[in-house]
Amino acid sequence: MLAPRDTATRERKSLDGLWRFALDAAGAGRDQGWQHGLPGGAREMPVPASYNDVFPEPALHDHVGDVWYETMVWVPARWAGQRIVLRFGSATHRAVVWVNGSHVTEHEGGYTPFEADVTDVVEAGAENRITVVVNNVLTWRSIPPGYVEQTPDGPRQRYFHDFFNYAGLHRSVWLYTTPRAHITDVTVVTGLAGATGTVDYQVATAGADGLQVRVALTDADGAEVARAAGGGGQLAVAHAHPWRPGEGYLYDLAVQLWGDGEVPVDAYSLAIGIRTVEVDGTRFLINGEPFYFRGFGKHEDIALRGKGHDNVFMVHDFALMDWLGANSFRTSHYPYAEEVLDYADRRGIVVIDETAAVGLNISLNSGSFGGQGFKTFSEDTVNDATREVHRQVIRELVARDKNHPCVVIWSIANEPESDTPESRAYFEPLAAETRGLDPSRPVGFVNVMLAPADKDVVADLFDIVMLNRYYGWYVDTGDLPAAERALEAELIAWAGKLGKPIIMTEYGADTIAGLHSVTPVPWTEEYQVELLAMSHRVFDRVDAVVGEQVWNFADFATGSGVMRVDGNKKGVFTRDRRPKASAYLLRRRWRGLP
Ligand code: BDP
Repeated sequence: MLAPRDTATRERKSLDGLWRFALDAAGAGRDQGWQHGLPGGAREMPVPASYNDVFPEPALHDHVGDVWYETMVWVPARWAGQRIVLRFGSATHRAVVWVNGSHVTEHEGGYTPFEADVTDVVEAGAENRITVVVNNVLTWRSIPPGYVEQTPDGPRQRYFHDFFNYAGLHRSVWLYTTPRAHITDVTVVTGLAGATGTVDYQVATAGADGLQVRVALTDADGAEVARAAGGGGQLAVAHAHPWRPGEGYLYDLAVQLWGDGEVPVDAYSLAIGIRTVEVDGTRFLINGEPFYFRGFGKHEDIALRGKGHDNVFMVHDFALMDWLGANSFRTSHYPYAEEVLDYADRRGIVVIDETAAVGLNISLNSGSFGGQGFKTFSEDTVNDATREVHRQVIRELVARDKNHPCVVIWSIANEPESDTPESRAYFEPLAAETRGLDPSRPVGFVNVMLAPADKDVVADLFDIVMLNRYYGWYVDTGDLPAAERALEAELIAWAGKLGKPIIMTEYGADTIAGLHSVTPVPWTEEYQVELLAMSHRVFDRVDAVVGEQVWNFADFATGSGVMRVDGNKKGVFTRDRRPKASAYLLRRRWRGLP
């Protein structure tokens, strides 16, 4: 799926700003015709942002159900005759959209874009109404899953993941044009053979019978290095300048549709990086060279905005990662805004790209949910229908992110149940599906501590082992010598079992900034430092370990619980990005400082 861009033949109009907004706890808005105009009491809500924390109201913070957004937009008269598309970067977790009261699209899944061709329902040269109902309910048929409990005080959303269920229009909304005959998709796969780079490309079009596709590749200085005609083929680039970690060198692939005229009928530009990714035994290779992941599991999470994309925080977070010497992060636990991947491409930051399949594991929550006797996989819980939704989120992730050089691994789930025959049956087709969609990148899932090497029955379906482990925190709490032995034993077992590269995708300790102790006791800054240092000693002793991503980059909001003090405090930075002592440990290690 192409991101909207301004080009010689296309124009965008941002719809970001203040929209009218109304809660619809009873779900009555449709019957009352709100798609034709929100009721008088509607207030204003910023887009993009989560709506939960913008007003000081429990009813909004803990809302379960529908909310409505509405904006009025002038469509320029010069757009008449063009194809006009309305595009949402995301709507969490599902949405229905009307334009001037006509239903134009709906979408399931809170973290991928969707769009509608609205040419026939908008009026050029006039003001048009755009209305969206966004629903935040998690069910056994949503990814991530959850369920709603009816209580005497109203519905309560329950879920199995450890971050707050922020909702709303989290990403930019665009209205954009394309010509009637237009480019609908571009797919590139790059290769390197010695000094020569290759770019295999495929272009999909609509309404373009009799038109010719032409592509031209220019380097970062604007010099053309290759060109071709036709909807698919291979470009060869002599003396290619590869994209590599730490150096986000990008070429520009100009894709054009030509008729008989002097100018192209449609034009689109894609930034691409020439690089290869490969698993070789226990090594992870980028451009044929061993790569070691240093970085974080992150969240899209900041005060007030919740999961709303924010360029200030994006640029600042990358600057902090650079300051530490981090070279990578995982989009735990859902696809991040497209702007983040574009920026990672340009900054040369390596990304493990994850779906929103988090919490497919009831045993992790046995404390709170065990009494109700849930099983993860059953007809009434995660079942075949859930898997079809999961399959769709994988498809949408790959469709959106396939051309990003920064993306080197698809992570199709975080900490699912993976020690039962049901889990194997569930994941086998999904692993195959992901490989089929993109044979050029390794595929993995993130394994949970409850399914170590001798219990897991799923990991062999994947190319790489990704482990979340909390030795010294949830187990061996406060006993780092015991934690060190247990962590090492487990990593050795994994290396021996599969002979695949291992990335530690989570390790860490909750830490209250400013809490100190001369002996390292849990929750203090000193303990976080000692736990990370212990983990690093172990990683350095196990050859198959090819990466370390600390949980988490920053403190983040969660649901309420006795294990969480105003959220999850495993950040190396506080939620407002102040460093804890562990930041200096990481900086020394990752930057090789004394
Ligand atoms: C892991 C999860 C992550 C949690 C983390 C923790 O993958 O989402 O936030 O543990 O407990 O189970 O801090």
